[in-house]
Amino acid sequence: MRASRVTLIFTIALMAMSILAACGQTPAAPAAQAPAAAEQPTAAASGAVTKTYADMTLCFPQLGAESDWRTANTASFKETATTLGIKQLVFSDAQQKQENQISAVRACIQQGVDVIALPPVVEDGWEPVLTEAKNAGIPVIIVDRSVSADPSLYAAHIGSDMVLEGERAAEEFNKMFPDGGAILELSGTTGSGAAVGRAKGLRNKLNPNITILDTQTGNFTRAEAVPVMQAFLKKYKPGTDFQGIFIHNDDMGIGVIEALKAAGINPGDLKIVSVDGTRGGFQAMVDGWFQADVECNPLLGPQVMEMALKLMNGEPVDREVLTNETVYYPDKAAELLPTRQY
Ligand code: GYE
Repeated sequence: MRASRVTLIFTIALMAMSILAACGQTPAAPAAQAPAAAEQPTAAASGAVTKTYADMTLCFPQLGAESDWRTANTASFKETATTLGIKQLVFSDAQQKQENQISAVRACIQQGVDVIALPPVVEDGWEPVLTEAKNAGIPVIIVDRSVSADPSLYAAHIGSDMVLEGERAAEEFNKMFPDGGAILELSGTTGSGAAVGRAKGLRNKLNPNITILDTQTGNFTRAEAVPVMQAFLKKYKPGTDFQGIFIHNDDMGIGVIEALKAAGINPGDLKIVSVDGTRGGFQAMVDGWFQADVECNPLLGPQVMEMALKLMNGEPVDREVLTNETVYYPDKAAELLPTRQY
């Protein structure tokens, strides 16, 4: 074969490969992909030894296992740790108790981990332990929910814009109730960044002719949402006293559906908006129970570990990294359900 033909065939093959690679990308994936092994930093020319994933001991004191979102979040960290080949992921489950999370952070400081990725169960009360981590020279990335502590006490925050999620939910009710109405709110864990932000966002954007009749916490769990909805139904008549429900996550949404059905109420007669976009939420849209599901992406492992490596190497990082999200509707739910990763 002549040299020019070989070059031509090679060029065509390369083009075909890049087209295939482009097609294979998932456009919706909001989490930044961690660099491939070949892109990992090597010893810098300056002589300073650059750390790699193989050097990384990352502490991840998970807040609990309260929801499908949380299960997917934990899986994302564990899978990413394995894929990148980090030295150790120090994982624990605080069972939604701040004191357990604080103890887990303290144990990690004691162990001398490289970085702590902390998903705080509630916003307040982190100053002492964040100060201890800072004094020990261990950078902390606040993951998922926010903290009220001074930003000088941690390196960065990676997570969703919870206020925006609440605002998105409000816009759905504004569209569904142009002539006004009343809604109930089932909120997440009291004092958590996710519940505080979603409640605030709802109030920011809800039209003045839509009232929030009552708000109670279901602690982000399916089990705790059931009695809350039962108590609501004792006090308020669906259709008459309220026409819609804003629910801070899909797990509680499923609990609400259960409670409504058990009381002989067709959930589809009400307008229900939930948050997360889990498979359970998509199924509820397919079944006609949810009218919209505001996405909250739990797949944060790659972004967090990429940032952790930068921190280990003293590289600058963005202090606030927000996940890019959307709203899902029943019309596309059946089509998208099989593609959902969580
Ligand atoms: O929406 C909920 C989980 O903090 C964003 O926590 C997270 C929330 C999520 O229990 O399902």
